[in-house]
Amino acid sequence: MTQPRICLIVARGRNGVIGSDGDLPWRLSSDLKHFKAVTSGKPIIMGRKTWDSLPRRPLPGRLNIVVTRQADFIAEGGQVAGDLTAALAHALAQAHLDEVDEVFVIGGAQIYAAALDHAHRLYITEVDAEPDGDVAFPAIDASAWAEVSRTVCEAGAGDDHGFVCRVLERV
Ligand code: VY7
Repeated sequence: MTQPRICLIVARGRNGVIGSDGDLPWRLSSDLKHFKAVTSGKPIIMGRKTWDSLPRRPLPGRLNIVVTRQADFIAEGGQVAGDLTAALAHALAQAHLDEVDEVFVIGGAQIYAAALDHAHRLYITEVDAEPDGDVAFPAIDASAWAEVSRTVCEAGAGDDHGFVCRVLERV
C-alpha cells in the first residue's frame, strides 16, 4: 500500500471553538457516530488532555496513541508517545501492518496545531453554533485546501445543533 494519509478529524463551532473546561461544548450524538464510523480500525493520535477527557478509554477497535511529555505516563489500553513525530511514526507503522490507508489526529487544540502542517486530509464537522469555550481549532489557510465532500445533517435526537460534515484535501 502507498503511504497512509495523515488526517485530522474535528468538530468545531462557527467561532472555531472545540472544547470548554475539558469537555465538548455540545451534545452531538450523530457526530459521535460519524467520528466512530470514520476512525474505526485506524490508528488515532490524541493529546493527553483529550485522553483524560474521554468517557471511555481506550476508544475500542483502534490503536490509541497518547502524546505527552510526562516520561512516566501510563495510558491503560493505549500507547504513549513523547512527541507528535514519534506518535505519527508509530501510527503510520501500524497502518502499514493493518493495511489501512489513514491515520487520525483526533485532538485537542495543541495537537491539532502541531499536526496541521503534516496533514493531507481534514474531516471537519462544522457545527451550527458559537459556543463559549477555552480551546479552538487553529485557523486554516483556505487557499491550501479543497473541499472534496460535504454532507448536511439536520439536528436529530441527541443533537444540540445541526452540522455539516466536510472533507478537505490539501491542494
Ligand atoms: C470523543 C466521546 C466523547 C463524549 C462521549 C462519547 C469529531 C469528535 C471528535 C472527538 C467527537 C469525542 C465519546 C464517541 C466515540 C465513540 C466512543 C465514545 C467511539 C473528533 N468530528 N467528533 N470526539 N465517544 N476528533 N472529531 O467526543 O469521544 O468512537 O467508539
